[in-house]
Amino acid sequence: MSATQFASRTKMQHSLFAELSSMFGKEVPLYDKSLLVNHLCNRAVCNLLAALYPGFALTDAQLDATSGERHGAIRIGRDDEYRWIGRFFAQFDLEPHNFYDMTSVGAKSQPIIATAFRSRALPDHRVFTSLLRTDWFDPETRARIEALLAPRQVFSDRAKELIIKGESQGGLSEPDAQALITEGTTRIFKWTGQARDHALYKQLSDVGFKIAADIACFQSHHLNHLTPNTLCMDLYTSSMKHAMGELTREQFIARATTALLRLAHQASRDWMRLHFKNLPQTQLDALPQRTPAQAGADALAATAAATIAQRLAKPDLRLGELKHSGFKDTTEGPATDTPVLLRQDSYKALTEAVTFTNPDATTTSTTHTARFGEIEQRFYATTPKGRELYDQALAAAEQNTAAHPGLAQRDFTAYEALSAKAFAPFPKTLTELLDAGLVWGLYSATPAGLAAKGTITTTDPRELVRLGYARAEGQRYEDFLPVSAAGIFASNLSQYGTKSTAATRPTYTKAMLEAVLGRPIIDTDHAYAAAQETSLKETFLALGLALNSLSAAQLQPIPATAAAK
Ligand code: OOG
Ligand code: NI
Repeated sequence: MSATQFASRTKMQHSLFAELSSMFGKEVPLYDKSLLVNHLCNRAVCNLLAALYPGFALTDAQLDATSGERHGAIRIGRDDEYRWIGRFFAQFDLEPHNFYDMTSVGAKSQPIIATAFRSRALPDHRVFTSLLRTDWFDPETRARIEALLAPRQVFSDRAKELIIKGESQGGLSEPDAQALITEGTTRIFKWTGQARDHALYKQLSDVGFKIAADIACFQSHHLNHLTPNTLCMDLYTSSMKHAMGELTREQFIARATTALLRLAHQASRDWMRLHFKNLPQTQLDALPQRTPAQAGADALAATAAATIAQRLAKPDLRLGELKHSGFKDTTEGPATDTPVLLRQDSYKALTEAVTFTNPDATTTSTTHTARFGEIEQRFYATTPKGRELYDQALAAAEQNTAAHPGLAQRDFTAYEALSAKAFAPFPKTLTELLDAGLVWGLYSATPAGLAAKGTITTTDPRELVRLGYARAEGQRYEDFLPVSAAGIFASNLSQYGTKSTAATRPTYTKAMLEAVLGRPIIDTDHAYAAAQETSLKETFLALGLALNSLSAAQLQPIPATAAAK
């Protein structure tokens, strides 16, 4: 079979995630409904953008493509299973990015090391993939966990055969690709509601080792969550809270109107490029632009909020009537006006029925709480300097929250003002963020720059952009944040962290996870920096500027360490 006859890995990836999404929607009805709510919100955003950018229009198919992005999370028990998952994902062009050491995140530490599988260029989908470290526990606990994990077969022989075939041929035929996807949706990532050894599950949970119980007692690498992307986090969260009965209609209208109005002011061309990476950039650039006032944004926002409220009142979206555990009070990540890294929120983990089969062949019917409904919105990737500022701002925001318990529920406007204050040290526009060296950019020569070749005197990239000779785009953050991830483990296990009971608390390295995978893990701090550097060099070449005039200061130091912070 020749390479041209193989299924495209990118198409395989899209099919895999589309099928996982429909699998998860059947398993978790609230997830399916949340997609509908997200679609409503994104549609309202697009309508508003059409008023700001006359001529901007997304068909439903384009909106679905924009909204098709997902990240999943799975938790794995054995090293050999982890290696198989790595090989499985490789068939879909999903490669390991960053080492996340969840054993060193303070009080929220878990016996987990992880990487995230995604494509290198323009990733659309990712899976945060955790590996349990059993040497975190005392020898007796460790032996019981390992004994329970030892016999399970998450990968069928057929799945292994297909992976080996893909590796040796350098690709898979369409039918084989589909068969591998089906292995994923019917077995590897499927929730079965079946578990093993209730006594061990209970014992592990009771002594605070819930993460081990969550992984070892189940039969598959079931999705813990599958996260779509939203165009407006605050609109989505207020819509979900209203639909779930946590906000009155009046409260919803007020919040949704504010969210849409803010968006009207934030939706610069750079914002458009960031949020519609799948649309041709030239198409976005060619659109005329109106101010929010010219577009009548006030009235549009209020009308859109009322329209969403009307839709949410229909019986199929009365989510309060579905079984659920509520929506989180506040959104993780930066304040709503600060476009860096990512913002995440979620409805809380659902309590789901599970039947345990015990070693003596009896069964125990009970419940398990783990799967929840995350949503995210992605912004610009920070440089090490930007990341440091982010960490400081986040710490300040957390101090505020601790100093005013319950503020978000009592007075959301006051809560948001405090959050904005904590992030005030951050500039709010891409140009300012780039100029301050806080986010990574991508530079290119413009037609005006090419025409001026030979007469350009400045070698300062910022000046080149200001003069119209070069263009700068921001790089989107495509990875995860260990502190947010630790928060997710803590909240859906209802347990802050897991203390080690080993004689000496083990430490873990990226090299250890690379050995498990049998391949190197890509370091993305390095990749963002390298992409900026390459783009600057190409721009300089195109503009006829000497490469050695590109100073070290302009290039920003490429981080030397491979460890993801
Ligand atoms: C993984 C949590 C990480 C995120 O968005 O940070 C994650 C897990 O709970 O298994 O998905
Ligand atoms: Ni997540």
